[in-house]
Amino acid sequence: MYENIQYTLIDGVATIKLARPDKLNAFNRTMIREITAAVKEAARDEKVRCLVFTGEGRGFCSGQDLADVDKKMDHGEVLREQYRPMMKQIMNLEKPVVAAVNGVAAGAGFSLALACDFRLASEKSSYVNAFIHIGLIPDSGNLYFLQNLVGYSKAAEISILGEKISADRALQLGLVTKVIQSELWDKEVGEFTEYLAKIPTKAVGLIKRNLKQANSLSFEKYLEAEAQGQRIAGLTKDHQEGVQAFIEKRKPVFIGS
Ligand code: T3D
Repeated sequence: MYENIQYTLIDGVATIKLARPDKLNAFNRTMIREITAAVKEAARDEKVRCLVFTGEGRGFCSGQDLADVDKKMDHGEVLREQYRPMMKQIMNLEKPVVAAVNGVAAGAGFSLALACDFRLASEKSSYVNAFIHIGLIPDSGNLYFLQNLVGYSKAAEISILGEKISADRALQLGLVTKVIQSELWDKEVGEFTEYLAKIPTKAVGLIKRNLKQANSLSFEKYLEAEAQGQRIAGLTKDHQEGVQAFIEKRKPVFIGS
């Protein structure tokens, strides 16, 4: 169904694997369109309770395919028409999103990883805000996410110096959730994402919504947004199940609604 990505759904975990390995999974127009459509599908499909991005081969994603860049291009329009709809679709997804960063994440590929809720880093992965090396600025929400994660000073360092950051350094900086040894990669990514696909999905979505609102609302308005969120969470079957399981001293079985 897709040309430049593979989309699979197994036991509540949807995976989008970027599939242009010869170019370290660089974005082209088709891939961006396909990711946008696949995330939309994941949002609609109630069977999806966790979304994972990963890359085929030795790269995660090397950003824009530079062979497709021409001198007459209006880069602002490229962002508005292609990257922005993709990034908004990801940001608006009220389900847990994981970047399983198997290799290098550069340029907009780094932005894609930053947009996810969790970054699982293979010990072979690396991170480069490569834009500066071609005279561009970090895009696809990059500085928005990066500054939230590491603060102004480190975000400036990473973006202006454009140095390659190793997985261990990324962990020290707070850029990634955990670093995983190569031989344990499939097992640990599987366990992490299976866990996410079994927790109360609606509550996860509402936590994400409140976290984003906390950046822009006054405290008073935020407390109201929180009350609205808690009202919705309180009406879910998963809330009833959580309380019931506690009382019956058993493990809860959450269904995601
Ligand atoms: O209008 C707009 O476009 C606005 C949007 C901009 C969004 C952006 O993402 S701008 C930033 C674009 N990305 C980059 O500048 C990164 C370019 N790539 C690199 O700097 C390096 O390839 C890496 C640091 C990512 C990895 O280095 P390394 O040494 O591990 O691999 P390599 O040998 O450089 O690359 C392997 C192959 O992938 C190579 O092809 P070959 O020689 O084997 O045929 C290389 O050309 C290709 N490749 C890597 N990145 C890209 C790419 N081909 C096209 N576009 C790429 N981005």
